[in-house]
Amino acid sequence: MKLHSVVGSPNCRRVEAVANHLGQKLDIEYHDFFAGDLRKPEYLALNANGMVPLLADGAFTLWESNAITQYLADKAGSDTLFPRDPQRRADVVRWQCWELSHFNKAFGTLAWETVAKPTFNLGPTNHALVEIMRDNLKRFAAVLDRHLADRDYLVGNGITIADYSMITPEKFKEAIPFDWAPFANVNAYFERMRKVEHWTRTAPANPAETGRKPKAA
Ligand SMILES: N[C@@H](CCC(=O)N[C@@H](CS)C(=O)NCC(=O)O)C(=O)O
Repeated sequence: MKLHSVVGSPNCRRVEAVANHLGQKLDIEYHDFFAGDLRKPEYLALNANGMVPLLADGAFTLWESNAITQYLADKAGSDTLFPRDPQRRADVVRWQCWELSHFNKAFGTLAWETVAKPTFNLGPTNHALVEIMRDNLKRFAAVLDRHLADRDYLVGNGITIADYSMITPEKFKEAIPFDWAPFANVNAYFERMRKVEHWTRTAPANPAETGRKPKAA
């Protein structure tokens, strides 16, 4: 299976971490975000959104990172990362939907506006949006904090694909303008998850190559 990816992309890292956890070998093709590779007609023919990650399994192509994690876990027949039991499975999907729509929408937007844009010269920070997303993150971090009060992982007693989804923007956690202090359970959860080897292995070998085609690829 081939994964179209960009070095350091949080959404690609979540897919790569799941593949690592499953012991699946993905053939990764890196694209240069800054050179406009994702807007080239040949890439848009694969994903009209012009985004990564994109999985190609033979003629079957799939975009949306959470869908890809579900597909990889099902292909591997994993009953732990993506349980078969209907209620546990729905619980995993619920947290993946929630992180995408709420928690990481706020967290990811703060990271984009206040870290990525100034770092990579990608235009002015939208301060009004930062304020809205800061309020949203406060609201949803409280929900996650309550959920994690008596558990180490989102669903059941072990890691599921939902955990890799939740911690996707962890690299930016301390860099965004947000007070995490009131959310001790969220902080402990991120500390636990960010040390998981399947995740740490997805960090760029050379951070200077973030967004660019790596020399070794
Ligand atoms: N909901 C999508 C989001 C994908 C996404 O935002 N990918 C970023 C990289 S992390 C991207 O390709 N951005 C290029 C762009 O927005 O033009 C997913 O989870 O796969």
